[in-house]
Amino acid sequence: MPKNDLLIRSLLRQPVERTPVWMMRQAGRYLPEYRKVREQAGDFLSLCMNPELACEVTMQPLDRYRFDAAILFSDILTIPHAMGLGLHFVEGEGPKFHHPVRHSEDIKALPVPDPEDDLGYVCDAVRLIHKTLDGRVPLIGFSGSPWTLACYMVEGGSSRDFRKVKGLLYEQPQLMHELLEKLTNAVSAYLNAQISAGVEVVMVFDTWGGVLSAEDYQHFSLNYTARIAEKVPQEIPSVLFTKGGGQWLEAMADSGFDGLGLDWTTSITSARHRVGDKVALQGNMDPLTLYASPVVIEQRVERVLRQFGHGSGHVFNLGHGILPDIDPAHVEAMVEAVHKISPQFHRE
Ligand code: 1CP
Repeated sequence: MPKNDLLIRSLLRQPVERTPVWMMRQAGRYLPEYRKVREQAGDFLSLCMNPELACEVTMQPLDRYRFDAAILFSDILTIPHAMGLGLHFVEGEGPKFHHPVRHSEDIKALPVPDPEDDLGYVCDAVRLIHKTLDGRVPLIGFSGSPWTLACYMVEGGSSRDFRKVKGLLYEQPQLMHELLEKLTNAVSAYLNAQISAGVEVVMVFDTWGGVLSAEDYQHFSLNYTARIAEKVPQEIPSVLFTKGGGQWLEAMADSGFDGLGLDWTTSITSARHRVGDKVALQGNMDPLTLYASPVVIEQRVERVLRQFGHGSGHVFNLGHGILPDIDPAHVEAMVEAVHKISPQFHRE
């Protein structure tokens, strides 16, 4: 158990002295020291594949700020890469695949990667980070959800309207289920390998769950993420983040995860009423708040803490990842505000 176990206790809704805080994309381009290491690595993928450098950038935000968690430096697209899709990054355009999957033959031919063989660089990075952290704070491992991974794999990269992946879903639902089935097995094996290597919390990013209709979200996303939650060992807290998923909180709260990530469009007050004692909540300050002055940031932190209210079960975070041109001093203002203001919400 890490010395600072605020994150773990909050996710299990046990009493804490103050609200833990970490930030999605906390290791990333807004930090000058990250940009330096990325340059040294050559490109983003080489950085992910080098355990020493991945460990170095994971630690960078912890050396600057009083965060209560580390998150493995990697990417959700390592699984499709290990399945042979050929991930690469085009400057200014984001991730791309050389071999997107669109047809029955592509999907049937996809292998389910063996994490220690095909994603050994991630397991090695986890082992090194775990050792380097030496129990300072918990280490979060993660994966994309099957649906979100399928979006990138079918589209061949980022998408504005998801026409190819939705085309597959509507025209050939059985084939879509076949792809999601394979991805569910791949994600489960991958998260469990990260756990064996030393991560203490796992998070599933369903970044594109919110683009589905309500019924399709249940069938094509939540049914699969729920199976992943089921295979996470009981003692490892798990979090599901569905961007744009605020309208499905009740269903998500019943899906077997210990915590739900909230984006900034859902009121955390009403979210807490709706999920009751079933799950903890993580979020949900608008990432764009960090463009405001430190004084305004502190007021907004106070507002999120007050909106959650008294008691345990809250992990402070942004509602999505930090943007690359945020002033690092503004992150400090956010973190320090959580340390300063949150204890009052945990006194008897
Ligand atoms: O240096 C660079 O230019 C690369 C930018 C970058 C970074 C820093 C990418 C490319 N990925 C990452 C790291 C990353 N990605 C982490 C590291 C840990 C941390 O949070 O500090 C994590 C957890 C992710 C997860 C991830 N990758 C998600 C899910 C979370 C989210 O942001 O919604 C998604 C959708 C991706 C795909 C991806 N990888 C990179 C980019 C720019 C994207 C998004 C592309 C798009 O908008 O569609």
